[in-house]
Amino acid sequence: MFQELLELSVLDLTTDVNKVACVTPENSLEHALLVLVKSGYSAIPVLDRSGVVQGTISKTLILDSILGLERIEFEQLGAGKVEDAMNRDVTRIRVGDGFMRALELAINTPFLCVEDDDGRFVGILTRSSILTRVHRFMRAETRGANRSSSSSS
Ligand code: 4BW
Repeated sequence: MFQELLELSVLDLTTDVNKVACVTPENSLEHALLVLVKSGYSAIPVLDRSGVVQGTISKTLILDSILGLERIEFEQLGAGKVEDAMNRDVTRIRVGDGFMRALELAINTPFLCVEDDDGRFVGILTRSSILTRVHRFMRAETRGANRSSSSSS
């Protein structure tokens, strides 16, 4: 069972690109804020036209970029571009990487950007998809341990 967990491929855990909310670097900050609010996510990937991840954008980064000295300058939303505010420090993982690598990276990042061997974005690996598998494994182990302790008593 533990071996099965270790042998899970990154692809088994990946949310497909078609189900991921994303924006492009050229999109306006207003458009990105709309996508974030409508999707309900706090941060999403930024993909260029060739399908490569260039960064991530969040509600916090957008609001920070339009923060004036005394007020939030909402009128700047339409003029600013996603590329001006995005975080370029992306946590990436390859489809061929293993579960332990994903687990390690997910300690500090809520989602990992999954890339194929050509560096193209194929989807995201979320912390919840990793925790779901770890929980499933631990529940099965706990039940097994409880069964063997009750049969020996
Ligand atoms: O709209 C939502 N639907 C569902 N099913 N769960 C949601 C939604 N919004 C939030 N959640 C839950 C998830 O458990 O809250 C957690 C934190 O969300 P976040 O970070 O702060 O918006 C979610 O945890 P998660 O599934 O491990 O996702 C981690 C992060 O990955 C999210 C978000 O930044 C990103 N993400 C997840 N699914 C996404 C996505 N980004 C774009 N498109 C998606 N489909």
